Amino acid sequence: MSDIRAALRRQSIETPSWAYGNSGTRFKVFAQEGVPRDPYEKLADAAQVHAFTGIAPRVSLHIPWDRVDDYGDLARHAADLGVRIGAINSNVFQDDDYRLGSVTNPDQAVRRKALDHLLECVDIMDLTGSDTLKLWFSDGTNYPGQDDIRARQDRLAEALSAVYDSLGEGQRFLLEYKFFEPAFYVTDVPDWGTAYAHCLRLGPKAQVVVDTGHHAPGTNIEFIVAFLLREGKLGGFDFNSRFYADDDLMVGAADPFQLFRIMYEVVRGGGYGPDSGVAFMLDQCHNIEPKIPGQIRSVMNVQEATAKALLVDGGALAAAQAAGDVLGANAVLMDAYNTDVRPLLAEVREEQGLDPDPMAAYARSGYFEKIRAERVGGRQAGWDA
Ligand code: PSV
Ligand code: MN
Repeated sequence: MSDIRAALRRQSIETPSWAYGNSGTRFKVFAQEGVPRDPYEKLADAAQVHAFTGIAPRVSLHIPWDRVDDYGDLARHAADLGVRIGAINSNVFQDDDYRLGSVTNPDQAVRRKALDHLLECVDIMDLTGSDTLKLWFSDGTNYPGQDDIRARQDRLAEALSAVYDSLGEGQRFLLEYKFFEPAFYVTDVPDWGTAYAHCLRLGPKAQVVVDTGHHAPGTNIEFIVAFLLREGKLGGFDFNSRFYADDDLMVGAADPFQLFRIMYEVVRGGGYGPDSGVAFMLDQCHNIEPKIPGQIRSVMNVQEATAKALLVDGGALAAAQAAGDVLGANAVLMDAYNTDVRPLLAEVREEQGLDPDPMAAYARSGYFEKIRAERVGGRQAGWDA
């Protein structure tokens, strides 16, 4: 049990800067009070999530949403707040030029523009000390015949190779797949197999990121996790939930059992721990609920699933599996899943000098009242800023 406690104390979950800004659906973006006006304020909010959970020290940035004049200054600001810059997320999906795609666009000039943005993101990694570039492409086509599927793969490979070559020592990129949306006929990186094949060709600095919302209903995500880990190609997660499509709701909300099964495969495959190279990132938006508590709750959901995964009795499971004891093996897993780990996690937090109840502690802290009063005027951050 002391091993499990130590492992839980070492967990690191990265929160996304965009979770703190306004968001919504394609129907409506709802403004909330106290929302950050710039990346500096987003980092201040993220630092609150870390202060109350003790396990969220990294913050992902999204460029251009988090563009600033001086990235070194932004990184210093993060350090002053007790957090640091995590993954740099590129954005080649919000410009009119990308109507027919970014790096797979038939127009060479648009491809060049998209690649320049990706290279700019690598420069921002250098300036902020970030070790991870996250690449997601909205590229695809809507109609059969619209463009050549094979040529688009060639263009994708060419861009990925150029980005790969620009990575420095200790830097990597994570390629994100998504089965549909915004393209509805062909998506150029629709699944883990496509992402894996491109990464495999490039080398060790290219890995796959699994966004838990990016699969068809019924997909066995833990199998994908087990496979990629086994091949050394699992770079990390974009955690969120998926009720119907890619809704970016809170991780563990739709299916905490699936989250447990994923975390079990992570632990089983050696993907848990500071040296594993597997980044636990949240990719969420809080459209109707308050944002900082939404992130705290999400971090706790991942932490609870992790604690349950760590509780699986590996010896008993292996013995049952070797004996062909189907029900026994299943029972070992379910015993861990059905354990209430909240008291254990409360104790772990107290050992770390934290309040055992992060949600209540944040609510009592007065932080929200402070930002609500202070952040008046200016332009609230959102998907476009
Ligand atoms: C795409 O749906 C995605 O999951 C990518 O990670 C983007 O960068 C992110 O959403 C933007 O919220
Ligand atoms: Mn994502």
